[in-house]
Amino acid sequence: MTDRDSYDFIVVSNRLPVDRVVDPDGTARWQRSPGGLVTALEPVMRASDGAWVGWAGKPDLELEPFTADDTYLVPVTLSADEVADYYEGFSNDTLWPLYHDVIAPPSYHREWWDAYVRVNRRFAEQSAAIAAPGATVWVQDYQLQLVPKMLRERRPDLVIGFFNHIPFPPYGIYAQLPWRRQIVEGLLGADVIGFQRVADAGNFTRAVRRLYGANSTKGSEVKVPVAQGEAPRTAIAKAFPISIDAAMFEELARQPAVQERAAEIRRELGNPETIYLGVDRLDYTKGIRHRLKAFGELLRDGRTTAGDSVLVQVASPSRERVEAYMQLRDEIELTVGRINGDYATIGHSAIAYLHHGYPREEMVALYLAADVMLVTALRDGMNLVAKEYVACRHDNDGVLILSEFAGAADELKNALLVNPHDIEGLKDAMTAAAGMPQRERASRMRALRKRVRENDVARWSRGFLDELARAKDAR
Ligand code: GDG
Repeated sequence: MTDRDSYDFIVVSNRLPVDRVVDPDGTARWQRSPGGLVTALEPVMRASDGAWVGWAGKPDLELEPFTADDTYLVPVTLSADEVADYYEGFSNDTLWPLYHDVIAPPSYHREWWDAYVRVNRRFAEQSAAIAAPGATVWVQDYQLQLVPKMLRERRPDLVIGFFNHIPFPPYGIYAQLPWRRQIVEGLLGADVIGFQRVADAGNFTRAVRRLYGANSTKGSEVKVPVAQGEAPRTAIAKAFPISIDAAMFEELARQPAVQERAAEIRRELGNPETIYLGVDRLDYTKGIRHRLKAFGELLRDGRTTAGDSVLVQVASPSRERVEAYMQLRDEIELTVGRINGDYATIGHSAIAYLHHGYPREEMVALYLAADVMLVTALRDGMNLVAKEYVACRHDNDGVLILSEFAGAADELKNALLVNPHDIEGLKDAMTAAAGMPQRERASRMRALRKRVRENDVARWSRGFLDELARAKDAR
């Protein structure tokens, strides 16, 4: 693709879909980032000759637009102060905890809000500048909730979609936000506002009703409040549960090298009877502490031993400059140290704690090695790890323990569903999973796999874009 003036399809997200890597010889290049969104949109981008607007991930980096992997990329510059206030501050220390049931207390700072408005405006301006007449623009996630309205003000001809990857909270919690009205208005600039779960879409439409009155919504339709003299307009607020490229994960899991690595992992762990696995960004929403507590108590109560069982916890580094994340890391590492100190033997650790990111092949080998996958999030928009585990288990084996508070629980009913706050319940589920008869494991896994295969990420993006196309036709 060549640089052109305007594009018919534009994705806008906080981060561009590429990472800057520096080779050993010192040359810098762009590498596609491994995220699910990139995979999800790749076929759409290719088919539509699209562009992507986003931040390149480093402060104060002024870059001209460039083409990578056939996609035209438009970098948005953020100063170091804006990274601190808009990204680490308002996005990750105000909105993230507020939208995840205030598991950690959100911080409200007016200067963070000002930076959020300023940066959202910049994203809107840069998107408006490259959009062809009547183009479709798809804005992603909670960092950019003001962009739909700002974009529509500049370019009423555009068809605008927004997808929220994290939960939308009940109004009783949302109402804390000093800028609750501005955010809802920002979102209502879109023609289609997508959420992970039906409950999230419901929370959003209830927020609209609380702010604009009982008649402002009907089903998934929202009557958008407009200024006098402006044409009336409706927006659609609906659930579009995100998913993974299931076939790609299965293909990786069938590679002999990956299967050998899975066997090697089991040997390296000392051939335990049960490998429990957790894979999460090191985040307080993921319920890592609850999982450690449950496993520690199973060891304490003699319901298992180091040697019989091991918990492998991959905690990939995340948001390391935000205070709540530093504290969480300290707490988790203290707990892991205590449990290993109390129950490990020279030959067998109780917990293999890995504070690293790993290549995808290694993650898949871990999924194949794990007898029991632990997804114990206290609140999670969807949780792709649960779906990845299922997609990899072409042997129809392995047990998924899944929190009711993850969006994935709406679909993955054949998992062992748990309330992660109920530590006794979690311990019982962990014991039941380890002892589950092979026939039950296989029948549950078959049902889970069917679901994930049918509802893959291509279906997610198609569903959303079809809804947007309908909105365009209805104009
Ligand atoms: C947000 C929402 C929603 C993790 N460690 C490594 C690694 N990962 C990969 C996993 C998975 C992804 O990162 C994490 O996705 P999740 O869905 O589990 O969670 P969030 O990062 O919080 O994502 C969430 C999602 O957006 C999509 O809408 O589901 O609810 O919070 O793909 O495999 N990948 C590799 N190495 C690691 O060490 N390669």
